[in-house]
Amino acid sequence: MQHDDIGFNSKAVHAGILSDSLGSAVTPIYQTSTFSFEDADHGARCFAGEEKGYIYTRIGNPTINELEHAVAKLEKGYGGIAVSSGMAAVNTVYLTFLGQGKHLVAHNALYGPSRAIVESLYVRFGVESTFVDATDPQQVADAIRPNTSLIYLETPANPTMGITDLEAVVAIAKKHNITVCVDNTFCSPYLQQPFDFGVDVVLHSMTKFINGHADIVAGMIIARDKAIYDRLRPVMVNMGCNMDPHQAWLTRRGLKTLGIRIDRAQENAIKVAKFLENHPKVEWILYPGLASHPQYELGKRQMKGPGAMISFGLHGGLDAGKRMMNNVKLALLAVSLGGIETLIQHPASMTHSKLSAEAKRIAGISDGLVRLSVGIEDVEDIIYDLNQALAAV
Ligand code: LCS
Repeated sequence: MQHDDIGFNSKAVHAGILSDSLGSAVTPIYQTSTFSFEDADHGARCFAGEEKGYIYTRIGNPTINELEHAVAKLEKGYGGIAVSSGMAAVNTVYLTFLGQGKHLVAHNALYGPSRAIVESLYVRFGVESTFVDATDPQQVADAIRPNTSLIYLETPANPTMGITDLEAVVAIAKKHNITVCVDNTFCSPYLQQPFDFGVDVVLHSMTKFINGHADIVAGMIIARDKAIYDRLRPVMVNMGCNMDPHQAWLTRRGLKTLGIRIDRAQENAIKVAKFLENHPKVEWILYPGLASHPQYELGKRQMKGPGAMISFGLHGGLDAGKRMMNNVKLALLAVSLGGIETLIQHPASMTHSKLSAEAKRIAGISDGLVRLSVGIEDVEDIIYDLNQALAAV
């Protein structure tokens, strides 16, 4: 059997594992900043790229490379570039494809900082931007200018759960020779593989589903082909946002169970979503697994499953949201997502509390919106907990 023919879970376990002379089942942590050369000529050949060899951990390290290889295999991309956080991945992509006089088109509901850095930081370097509702591809087409160099999407988006039609947006981008990047954090490669739809760059906050144990902050960029990879990699190396070998080792361990963790969390999420949908204190719910989701059919086509992220709205707005947060017992009241533990948060009083009412409206954050990342606990316990917290609303 060819290595590439094996299934997702087999790749998650085996892809990239380095064999050593001791037969270690797990690649060791190469906790070293630098690598010595055999002699001056060997060093020269490594620097010239004539011989594969490790030079310095910011440039490359076996433990980190294994993780890069494994995630790239799972995403069906050319190569992975591991970075210190999801935001380091976002910045590496922006720095690679944007610059003085370039224009970004992005979805209006993104993880807050992915948008905020464009409007507060990149603007200082002459980058122009337009944020549109990318769930309507026509809005993406209408926003394109002659200097548009990057289309940046999250699907499903954080926290509005809007789903963008990747095939439609890629068709628009191709006409204008524009790079398309998808933040695939909410799905992980287990549920969505954006390269199947012609996307150029995929990125992840591996802090979430890929590592999955709420004990690491990490990011990954995956390039569709060598030309794109060769543009991205030096930006990461020179920006110095590389991953640490220990961080890579833990993330590689988490990755091995990605499929079974998502299977379980998703199974729970489907039941939790049905429970919430029928609860009188819940005004609305957005979950790709419910027929009531506005892009339900598209989600079924584009994603292999609806995932474990749910957004819902409470009758009673801000107060109701706070009261629910103050009464959960099993679910952790915490930001982040995609771990084995159920996490709940209330954007209006927490992550998005600093936004103006208008900015919240544009980003789709209503006062009663609650975001739930469903974990792998026993679903009866999750539902019991949410039910008793809702009783206090
Ligand atoms: N992309 C998405 C979709 C995210 O949700 C996050 C973090 C990032 C990128 C940035 O990744 P990081 O640097 O944190 O690894 N999302 C968070 C959230 O929803 N609450 O806390 C962090």
